[in-house]
Amino acid sequence: MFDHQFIEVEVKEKIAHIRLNRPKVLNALNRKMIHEIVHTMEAMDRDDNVKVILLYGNGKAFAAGADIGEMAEDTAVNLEVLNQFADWDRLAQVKKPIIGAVHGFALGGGFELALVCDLLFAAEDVKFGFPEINLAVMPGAGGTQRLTKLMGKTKALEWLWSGEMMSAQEALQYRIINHTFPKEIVIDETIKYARKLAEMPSLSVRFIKEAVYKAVDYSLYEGMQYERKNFSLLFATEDQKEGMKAFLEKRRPNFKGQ
Ligand code: DAK
Repeated sequence: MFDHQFIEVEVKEKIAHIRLNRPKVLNALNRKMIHEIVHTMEAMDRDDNVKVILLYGNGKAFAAGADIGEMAEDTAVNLEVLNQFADWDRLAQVKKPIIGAVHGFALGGGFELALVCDLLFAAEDVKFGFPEINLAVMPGAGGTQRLTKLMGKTKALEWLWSGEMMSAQEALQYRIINHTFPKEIVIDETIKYARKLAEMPSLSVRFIKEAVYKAVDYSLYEGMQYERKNFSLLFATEDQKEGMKAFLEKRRPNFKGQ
């Protein structure tokens, strides 16, 4: 267990658990907390003992957004020139799989943090939303972009303009989350999935993640060129030799992540 002020971090069985830990304010994200999340994600990305990163919240919520008390004092100059949220963008550079287990509220910056996760397993009680409009601001950490890429501009505008909260069922329908579970078992189910993923050949896991995100941003042709290079590169790994040899020898492969 590593010491942080606003998050708890634990590595168990190749899985890093990052728990948001400001339960009294529904894990409202202040700057120090964002800094801790980003730096921990990067440290876990470098740590050979970690194969999968899990992100979830202690208490009643995943995260009810950026800390409004802290944000209320912001000025355009602080935000733009000092670029105090710049850390946030580095989350998208993490190579290992990030799986979010969300419950309660995932609002504003909390929803944006959930949208950075590669997969989302959700409790049936979860409520997602972008209430920024009620504060006379707007999402600033990728919300307008990632939501639109997932659900298309027409539906995204409707949600962003209303500031209303969507249910787990709606989030499932819009392909925002992968699965829903009763609240009591969502973390256990997420861990179960993470364990399986942690046993997969990690370079394949990583290259598939990279290629899928290229599909979001690149044209089909460019994306396929990128995919082809990653495919070829995997033939330089020991795991590829082992995977194919094990198949031919009719035994289970023993992957080393190399
Ligand atoms: N900030 C600060 N405190 C918060 C908070 C927040 N976002 N959300 C909840 N709390 C605090 C409440 O003030 C309350 O504190 P006490 O009164 O007990 O001291 C405590 O948490 C429990 O909340 P409630 O009593 O309100 O609990 P309820 O169950 O009645 O209501 C709620 C739950 C989630 C509906 C309500 O708390 C709520 O509406 N919260 C605010 C939600 C919100 O508007 N979030 C969006 C904030 S704007 C960026 C990065 C990020 C962002 C922007 C830019 N860059 C990288 C540029 C993000 C912006 C936002 O997220």
